[in-house]
Formats: sequence, structure tokens, C-alpha cells
Amino acid sequence: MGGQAGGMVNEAGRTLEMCKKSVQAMAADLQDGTACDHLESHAISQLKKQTPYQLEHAGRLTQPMLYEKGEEFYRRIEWDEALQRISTALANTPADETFWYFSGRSSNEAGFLLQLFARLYGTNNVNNCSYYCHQASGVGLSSAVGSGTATVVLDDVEHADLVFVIGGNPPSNHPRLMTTLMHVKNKKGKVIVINPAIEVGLVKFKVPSNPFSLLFGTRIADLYVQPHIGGDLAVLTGIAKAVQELGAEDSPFLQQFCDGADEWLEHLSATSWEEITAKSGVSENEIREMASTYAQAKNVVFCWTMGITHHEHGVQNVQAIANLAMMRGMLGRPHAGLLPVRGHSNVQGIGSVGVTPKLKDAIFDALESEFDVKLPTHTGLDTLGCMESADRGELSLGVCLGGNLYGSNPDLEFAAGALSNLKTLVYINTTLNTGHAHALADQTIILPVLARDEEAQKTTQESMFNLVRLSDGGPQRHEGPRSEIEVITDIAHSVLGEGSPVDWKVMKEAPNIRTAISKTIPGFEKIGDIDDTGNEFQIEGRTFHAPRFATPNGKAQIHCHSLPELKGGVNQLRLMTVRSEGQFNTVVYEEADIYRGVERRDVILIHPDDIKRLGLRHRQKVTVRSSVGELNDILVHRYEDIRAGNVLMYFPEANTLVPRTSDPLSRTPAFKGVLVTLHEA
Ligand SMILES: Nc1nc2c(c(=O)[nH]1)N[C@H]1C(S)=C(S)[C@@H](COP(=O)(O)OP(=O)(O)OC[C@H]3O[C@@H](n4cnc5c(=O)[nH]c(N)nc54)[C@H](O)[C@@H]3O)O[C@H]1N2
Ligand SMILES: Nc1nc2c(c(=O)[nH]1)N[C@H]1C(S)=C(S)[C@@H](COP(=O)(O)OP(=O)(O)OC[C@H]3O[C@@H](n4cnc5c(=O)[nH]c(N)nc54)[C@H](O)[C@@H]3O)O[C@H]1N2
Ligand SMILES: [Mo]
Repeated sequence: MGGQAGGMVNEAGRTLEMCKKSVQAMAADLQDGTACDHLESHAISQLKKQTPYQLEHAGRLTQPMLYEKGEEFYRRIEWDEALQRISTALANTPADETFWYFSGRSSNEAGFLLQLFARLYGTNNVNNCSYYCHQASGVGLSSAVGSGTATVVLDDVEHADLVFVIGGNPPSNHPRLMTTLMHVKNKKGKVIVINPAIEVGLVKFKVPSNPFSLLFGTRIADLYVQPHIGGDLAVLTGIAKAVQELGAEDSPFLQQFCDGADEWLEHLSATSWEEITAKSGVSENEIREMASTYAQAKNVVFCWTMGITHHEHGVQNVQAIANLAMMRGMLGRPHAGLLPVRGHSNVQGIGSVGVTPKLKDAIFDALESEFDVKLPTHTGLDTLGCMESADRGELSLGVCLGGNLYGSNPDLEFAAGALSNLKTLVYINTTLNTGHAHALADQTIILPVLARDEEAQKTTQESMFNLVRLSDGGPQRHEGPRSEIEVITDIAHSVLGEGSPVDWKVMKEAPNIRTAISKTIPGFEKIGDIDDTGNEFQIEGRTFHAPRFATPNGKAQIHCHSLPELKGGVNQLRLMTVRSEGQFNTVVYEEADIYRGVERRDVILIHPDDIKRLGLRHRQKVTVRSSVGELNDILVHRYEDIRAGNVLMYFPEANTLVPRTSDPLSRTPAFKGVLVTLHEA
């Protein structure tokens, strides 16, 4: 389910319509046959030719599978053999030659346990998919307000009279946010969208459960501004400059509660409109219009997603959004603030419970004293760091709890090569994906696990509004898969043995894991009572409803930025790699992208002016080339709704073209800032 919270109720307690993605996921789940049959009947060379759609639709993984280099096929193995192989490999590998990658769908309990095991085993090479996702938001927000998550709760957004939606496609990826935006609109609030592509659902949106909206649609965007890809820093700086020229800044707030205001205001005055418009591709008029709408609004919430973070200057983008909020005192009080709209359902919780290379000091100390152990202190690798280290042959064992590390990586050829250098690779998954075909170590073991809604025990997740929620779990849909908690505790027990500082048998019971979390993760104290009280709770110290921030001096921090040049030369186009309506990340459920009116995935969406300028024709086949790879037989798709000079292709297929260029501050790859050229076949 593409949502943020457990269960089918949103944070305001409203029952939600079943979202389409969860129906698709369940349908894929209930198919005849299993992914194990599929692996047994298809050679690796055949699997490599299959699409993400075909692999996902092979059914559920039900039994451990083993692939050994040199063989043509995967084969079934028993759980005992699989676990034995994994513990033998771990026992024979120096801890710092291993890495531990986590996707964001696992529970807090599973995440906490596996990272704890990795550290007791001896490494900090522990990271999660946020390094390819919202890491820039975490780093940017921490530098601005001292905490890396949303500063608001859902109720704040519902009360806003202006919402900025920057660099995201919520009609496809965050349908629940659309319901909130419709509430804002129904109360005469406004919405400003900043996005190089016009996403139709942000212009007018229809919800299936609302008959009125179904007939007419609700108009969403009051202003829709299309910068060039990568132009946001200039746009955001421009809005701030125009607010300043209107004299609409909240000077008392800036002086009393923020650091760095004077320097920043001087910097804004000194930045010319020529520079701002040239580096954003947005006219001064449009920027001034956004600024005056902002200046008139009382309660403003800023939302953003991957159009902001997937850039070399992702952290600066986030800081610039925070600056803009501070400028008019839209922080540190109810009904206003900052909202990074999250990716995976529990990616935030996974990060909170310690799935990061560097543990927060408080967590580190608490774990050491709770379990009476010494934890490793040397620097752990982030996700891209692990891939690069594996590429250099420095790593020999990887464990992936969920996700598709290969498929989500930039530069697929590099990614396949890096992971194939490993001696052992353990994939803990529900279904097949491209990684299982392309990224194979000397021995590759796939362990089949239950999805969260099939767990026998209750588990918890954290929503993007910092609310910890309890999920019931549910009946198992297939014989064979085991719970993540069971698998992790079994591996940990067999590697660390009876003398382990953590009793892994005790940790098989989720309430015992919650007790450990409550004692070691600051803000999660109440999780220890959740089994008795059922009380879901807000994590302390993250929602700022008073102007006192979690920074060392309690003030919000303003950052000055120099504006980056727009990327690209004469015949180059700026490429964004994005999701279609019919997919969840690397998992493709249907080929069509209904909102964008595109029926297949091997396309490049390009503005008519660019088609003309480059002498191309609609629906002709081209080769798309970047600095790291090329894709052949891509169909040119005439698309009015993208800003000329910029093009759109679908992730994960387009990852062949994405270089490893990343934001130095967050280490997030620039998935939206790829330069490409088109060549006639
Ligand atoms: N159904 C569904 N739901 C999902 C997911 C899914 O795959 N399917 N994935 C989940 C995950 S992990 C995540 S992280 C989120 C992703 O949610 P989104 O961020 O909405 O996902 P993308 O498809 O990457 O869309 C990027 C958006 O940013 C715009 N954009 C691209 N470049 C720029 C730029 O330079 N500036 C600006 N301002 N905008 C730009 C694009 O036009 C597009 O609208 O969704 C989550 N929810
Ligand atoms: N070019 C490009 N690349 C990108 C992006 C982009 O926009 N453009 N987006 C990036 C982003 S935002 C993200 S978050 C990453 C996604 O990175 P990942 O999280 O690594 O990838 P997913 O595709 O979400 O993982 C899908 C797999 O998760 C497994 N799975 C599903 N549910 C469960 C579960 O409950 N438990 C377990 N153990 N496994 C489960 C299934 O086997 C499925 O095949 O990709 C990144 N890569
Ligand atoms: Mo994500």
C-alpha cells in the first residue's frame, strides 16, 4: 500500500477507500504458481530478459532458493540449509566486509532487531533505502530545525490556507495527500505546484469515494509553475527575494527565533533577477505571483518529494524550502510548517529505530548499557558507499531486508557488477524482482518472508507525521514464507550463539522487542505500553508547535546558497526518471500510466518543441544515450505537459542511464538530473 500509516484509517481516524496499489499488490499475491516454480523453470539467462512486471507476476516466494555461480538455475533448498549456509558465511567473513541494506516496508521490530544484530556482529555498514530517497530531507531538515522529519501533523495540513506541492506526483504516489488537498481547497485554501511536468491530477482531481468530485473533479492548483529540472533552488530563492521586496517578511520571527537572517536577507538583495530567472527557467512575474500569494496566506505548509531530493543539491533545496517557511514565521506554531511526503510505508520508522550507518549518540549509549556490550565505532557505509566498496572488491557478503537494491541503483551495469563481486548475497523478499536475475553473488540465497499484513504478531510502524501505529497483521496467504522477526532471530542466534548479549529466543516475541525499543530509542518510550494500552503515540520533539527548535541553541538555522547553473548543452536534454501510475518503485503492476495517457513504458516523454528542434517524429524509435549507458528502441512520445528542454522516462528501466553523481551532503543520487542525447536508430 502506497500509504504512510498502518491499517485502513488515516490519522484523523477516517476510514479510507482501499487504495488501488494495495489491491494490485494483493492480486499479484494471489496468483497461481509460485515464484519458486518460476525460478526452477527459467534459466538465469531467461530471467535476465524478463521485465519487472513479469518477475513480480511470477507469484509469491514460498521456499528458500539458492543460486550458485556457474549453474544455470536457482534451486529449492530447505530452511535449515539456507540458514546454515548464511550463518557459516557470516562466521567466516570479517564484519566490515559485510553490508546490511533495508527497504522501508519492514516493521520497526524487524528493523531494530536486524540492525542490532549487525552491530553486535561487528559492523556499522547498515543503511536503508532513504539514501536513494528522502535522505536530503533528513539532512536538510536536521540542519534547519534540528530534527529530520515533518514539523507538522495531519491536522496542521488540514488547516492550512496555502499548501506548496513541490516536486511530487501525489495523485499517483500519495493519494491520501490528495484527499487533504481537496479539504484545503473546499475551505477556500490555495495550492501552488512547482513541477517541470504538469501532473493532471494536480490540476483537477477526482476521488472514487466522493460522488461530487467524481462528476466534476476538484480543482487543485491555483498556480502551476514549471521550472526546468534542477531549477528549484533558484525558484525558491526568487520567491524569498520577492517576499522581501514586498516587505512581507516576519522580521520579529526571523530576529528572535532564527540564526543567520541578516546575512541571508543581504544575500537575497544581492542576487539578481537575471540570475534567478536564467537558473530556474521561471519568469519574474510568475515568481512574484507565487510570492504575493504566499505573502497573503496565514497558515502555510510546504510539501515536497523526489523532485526536490533527487538532485546534486538536494539538501540545499530542502534548506531553501525551510528558509522560505522561516521567512514568514511558518514554523514553530500550529497549522504551518514543513512536510517531506514519505516514500515506503515505514521508511521513517526504520530510520528511527537505528537502521543508519551512524547511530545517534543517545541510541548508541542506550544500546551499550541496556545489553552491556561494546558496539563498533568506526564509520559505516551509506548505500552508495556500499555499492562502490563492493565494486572495488572490498565487501564479500550482503544482506538485503526487502527492496531491490540492484533495481533501485543508478548505473545498472555498475550495480550488477558490484553485487556480483560478493561471495554471498542474501535477499529477504516477498516476490521476485530484477535483482534476483541480474545481481548474483557466488552464492545467492533468497529467503521468502511474510508481508506485514500477514504477520501472526502485531507490529508497529511510524507514519510520516511521527505517529507510531500498531498493525494487526493477518492470515498468511501462502504456505512457506516466514515472519521477518523469526528469520532474523534464527540467523542471529545461530551466529552469535548462546553467549550472545541479546537473548534472540526472547526476541521472537514482538512485545519483547518493543520493550527493548522503548528502553533504547529516545521518543519511543511509550511503545513499551502499546500492547496493553493500544495507544498509538506521537514521537516527542519532532512536531514544532512552539518556536523552540531541536538545534543546539534552540533557534532555526537559515542557510545561504549560491545558485547552481542549469545542467545541459545544446543538444542535451535534462532527464527525470519517475514512477508511472501503475507501479510501486521497482515493482511494475501494469504497463499503462493512465494519468499521463501513456500506454507503455519504453517511451521518452518529450515536448513538441524539442521534437521539432531535434528533427524527430512522434512515435519514432530512438536510442537514448547518457554518460553511462544507452537504451535502444525507445519510442518518442509527444508530450505537451513537460517543460521543453526536459524529458521524462520511467524508473527502474531508465536506471541504465543514470550516473552515480550524488549530492555530497546526503549521498542521494541525482535520479532527476540526468543529461541525455537522442539518436535515430
Ligand atoms: N503508487 C505508488 N506510490 C508510491 C511509490 C510508487 O512507486 N508507487 N513510491 C513511494 C516512494 S518510495 C516514494 S519516494 C514516493 C515518490 O513520490 P514522487 O516524488 O511523487 O515520485 P516520482 O515519480 O519520482 O515523481 C517525481 C515528481 O517530481 C517532479 N520533478 C522531477 N524533477 C523535478 C525538479 O527538478 N523539480 C521539481 N520541482 N519537480 C521535479 C516530476 O515531474 C514528478 O512529478 O512515492 C511513494 N509512493
Ligand atoms: N532512477 C530512479 N531510481 C530510483 C528512484 C527514482 O525515482 N528514479 N527512486 C528511489 C527511491 S525513492 C527508492 S525508495 C528506491 C526503492 O528502493 P527499494 O526499497 O530497494 O525497492 P522496492 O522496489 O520498493 O522493493 C521492492 C521489493 O521489495 C520486496 N518487498 C515488498 N514488500 C516486502 C515486505 O513486506 N518485506 C520484505 N522483506 N520484502 C518486501 C519485494 O520482493 C519487491 O520485489 O529506489 C530509488 N531508485
Ligand atoms: Mo522512496
